[in-house]
Amino acid sequence: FLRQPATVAIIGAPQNRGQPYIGTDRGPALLRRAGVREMLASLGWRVDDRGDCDMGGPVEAGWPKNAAAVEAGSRSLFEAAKRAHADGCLVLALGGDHSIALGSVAAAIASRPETRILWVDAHADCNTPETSRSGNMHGMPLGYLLGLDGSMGWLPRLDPRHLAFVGLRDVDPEERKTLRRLRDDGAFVSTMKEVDGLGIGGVMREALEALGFFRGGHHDEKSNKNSPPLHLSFDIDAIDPQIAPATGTVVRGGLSFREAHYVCEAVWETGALGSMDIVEVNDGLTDAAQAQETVDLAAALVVSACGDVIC
Ligand code: 4U7
Ligand code: MN
Ligand code: MN
Ligand code: MN
Repeated sequence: FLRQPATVAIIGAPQNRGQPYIGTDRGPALLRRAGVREMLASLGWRVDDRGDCDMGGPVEAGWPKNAAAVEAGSRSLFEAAKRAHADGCLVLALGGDHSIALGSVAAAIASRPETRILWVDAHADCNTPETSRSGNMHGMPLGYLLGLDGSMGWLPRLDPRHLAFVGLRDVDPEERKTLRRLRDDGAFVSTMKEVDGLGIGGVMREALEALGFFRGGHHDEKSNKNSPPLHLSFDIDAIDPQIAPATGTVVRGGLSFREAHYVCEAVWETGALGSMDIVEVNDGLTDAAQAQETVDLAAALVVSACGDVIC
């Protein structure tokens, strides 16, 4: 995997203002404590932990909720992640709720406009302040990035042809319309039904092909040189709540332990991973053992995507 940069930059994004619960802000600390840095180092990565971004900002009423805090936090992650991309690092954002993707995905696209986005989530996160019923911005990052809402002029525009969904199973009525439009415009949209029908291997092959990759190589068959980078945005609620219970919006019928790992292993096999988010871990909503299980799984998935191959 010649194209893999040798340094992974870790950026904490302890955001909790994109959803109603305290606890997602502890994600970066929990993931560090679970040993993400040590595990990456043992795979041969140089680990450059750049600390946490400032997610500060008061809780606000208004619509969407906490708009100022979410936008300010995302912009500070945007700047930090752009610097890490410019330094040639693989950029790992530790959430935090999923609103942080406004910063991390924007930085990936701003740095390398051909970046492909793999969105692994129970939810489609393409609401806008107009379509959202909750007002929670963790349900809106793709809505903003796709330009479905006019505000946040600093965001670069995500081309729907560069976007693939895996794991969907809880999609609002308005989002269903949006997804059909996005699919017409070239996005790859799959749900848990496709995981059932094709198996995760089939879904990942289709998703990566739709993004212009194929397993174990790219556009240019003989080398990894000419493919666009891949950004993996992994919401832990994509996984079944029996396995990953410590998150704020649980939905039954999710990815199994192995399916989730397979997603990350297939991402690594592209040789194109440029950046990744791991988001929505919240240790405040379950007992301690369930929280630790979820944190450890989240850490293991990061390491999987970064090349933890057995042989
Ligand atoms: B997450 C929801 F209404 N769609 O908009 C909304 F069901 O980042 C959930 O994927 C959003 O966890 C979930 O509030 C956001 C709801
Ligand atoms: Mn999400
Ligand atoms: Mn293009
Ligand atoms: Mn989700």
